[in-house]
Amino acid sequence: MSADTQKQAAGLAAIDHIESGMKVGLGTGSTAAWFVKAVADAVRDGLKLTLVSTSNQTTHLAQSLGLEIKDINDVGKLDVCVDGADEIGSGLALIKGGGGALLREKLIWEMADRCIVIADAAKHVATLGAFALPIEVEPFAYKGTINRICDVLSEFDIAKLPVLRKKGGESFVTDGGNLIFDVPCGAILDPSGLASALKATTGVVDHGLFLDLADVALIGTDSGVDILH
Ligand code: ABF
Repeated sequence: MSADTQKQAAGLAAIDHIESGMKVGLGTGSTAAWFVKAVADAVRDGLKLTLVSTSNQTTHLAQSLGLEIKDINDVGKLDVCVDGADEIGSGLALIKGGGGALLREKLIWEMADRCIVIADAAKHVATLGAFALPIEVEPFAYKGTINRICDVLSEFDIAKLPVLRKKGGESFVTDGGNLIFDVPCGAILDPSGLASALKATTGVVDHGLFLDLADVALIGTDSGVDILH
């Protein structure tokens, strides 16, 4: 079974956790896109939902499928958010942000009573860090911020340098106007310590470590969808 088929299975499985009347956060990425398509089908069949989005990309997809996206500030608390991930480690610790939407994703996740991660089997790993950790950085004076990030990384024995994310030869800019730097950390042995230290670094807006946020993971495999708590 291909990774995309596994992603589709996970996205479709997530619709079973959605009930009419819910306020739902729509994630970002190719796996989340399968969920958005499943939501569009369910709404067409009569499901009543209030929807908010984690990115312009998802908003455009949802609207193209006839879904109405509300402003999170008009909706407030959410019943559930369904979103992808780049890595799913033990305790449902995640690396997210490969799609460049980590800040708005994390803001939406913080508003949701229940967060459901959907992914293909390859995303499930023993230790986080094979996927480069995205760090969202304020553009102003970013070189100073990178120096401070490098000091933090060295405290965690991570010698790799942050790499400015590019798109089409230009610096990638997030929906919120920030830069993304990716750090090929290798095994992250203290995700919680690293997350706290990065978040406390002046100029760092946020990072891709999502810890103690996911409630359940639906992982598409060649033999069905595994449910991890
Ligand atoms: C998004 O899902 C991002 O946080 C993460 O990078 C992405 C995973 O992408 P895909 O589902 O396309 O593998 O939420």
